Amino acid sequence: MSIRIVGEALPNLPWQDRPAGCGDVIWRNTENPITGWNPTPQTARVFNSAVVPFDRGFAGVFRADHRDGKARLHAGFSTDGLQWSIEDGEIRWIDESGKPWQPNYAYDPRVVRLGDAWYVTWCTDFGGAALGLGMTRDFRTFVRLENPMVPFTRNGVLFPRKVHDRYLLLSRPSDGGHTAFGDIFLSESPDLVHWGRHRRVMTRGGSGWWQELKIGAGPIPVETDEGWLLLYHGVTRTCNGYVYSMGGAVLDAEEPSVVRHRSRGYLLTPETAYETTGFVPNVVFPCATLVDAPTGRMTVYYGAADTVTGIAHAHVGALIDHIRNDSELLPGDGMVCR
Ligand code: BMA
Repeated sequence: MSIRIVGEALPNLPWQDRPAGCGDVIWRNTENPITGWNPTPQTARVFNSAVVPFDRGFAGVFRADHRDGKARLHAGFSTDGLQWSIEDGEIRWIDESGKPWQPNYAYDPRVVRLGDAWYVTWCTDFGGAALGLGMTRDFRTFVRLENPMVPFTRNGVLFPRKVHDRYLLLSRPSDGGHTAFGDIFLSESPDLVHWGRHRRVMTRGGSGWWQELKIGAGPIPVETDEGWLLLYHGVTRTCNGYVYSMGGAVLDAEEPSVVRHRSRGYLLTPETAYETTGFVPNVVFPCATLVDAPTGRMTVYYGAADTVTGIAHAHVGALIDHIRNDSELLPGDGMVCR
């Protein structure tokens, strides 16, 4: 079935065709991982990061854990989306009056273009883990805006346009630690300051186990004429700790709090050495996609084992077909929950 993707052409997105003999709907790039240990003098690990088309290449906001173990955000630039020049110093924010402002810690950024600016959401310290929000026009000057949510919330993901004249933000209420629960919610705002009309979008669970503990939104949703493609992480608990995999869902085009389809099985799970071994073993954590709308080619950026960054490729239409054909709706999916 032919699916139309809403968006711009991006002929230079980093891409590899599906390897011969591979039957997977999403496949890893053979150059993975694209970042390594100690990528800059101050930083130990760069992962769970967000990239966008910028200038004639790409820019990104990267989660960089420093050699003191604390997570901070760094800007980075690339001409091909594979080789990244990541700044050694963390992003220096100013507030809306132009005064310097720095978060205590900052991790798991997402970046979305809205109009002529890019907006960054991340997990910030606000008397506990909460969502931070900021904007930039050039990836040099970053302006911190009002925190959209009170603690404890993580995995804030903005939609790439207003729907019914409202900005939309996905989030995942959490606790102050390594949260052992969590569903995805949607909030709307007329101005990116006041948020409300909260809706429950998706719950953890299902007949399988890979997403039984918690789920959280991943990259910015991709708009198609079939609805919004949402990649997300699903977590299960084993005797050796949590395992993070990637799943996919299609949200209703007009009413994005309504799940139309969601993958029964995971789309990507830790299998390669750089996903199963590292600072936190067994983590695949998608945070960004690049999409060439006319061809439907999509490249997913994901953190691997809280240590390095990997990319994987898929065709949006084939991925949505796969999710639709292997879909399992849970109680509450397919309806407005408030
Ligand atoms: C989550 C976040 C992510 C991390 C994941 C696995 O709670 O801290 O940044 O990738 O745990 O450690």
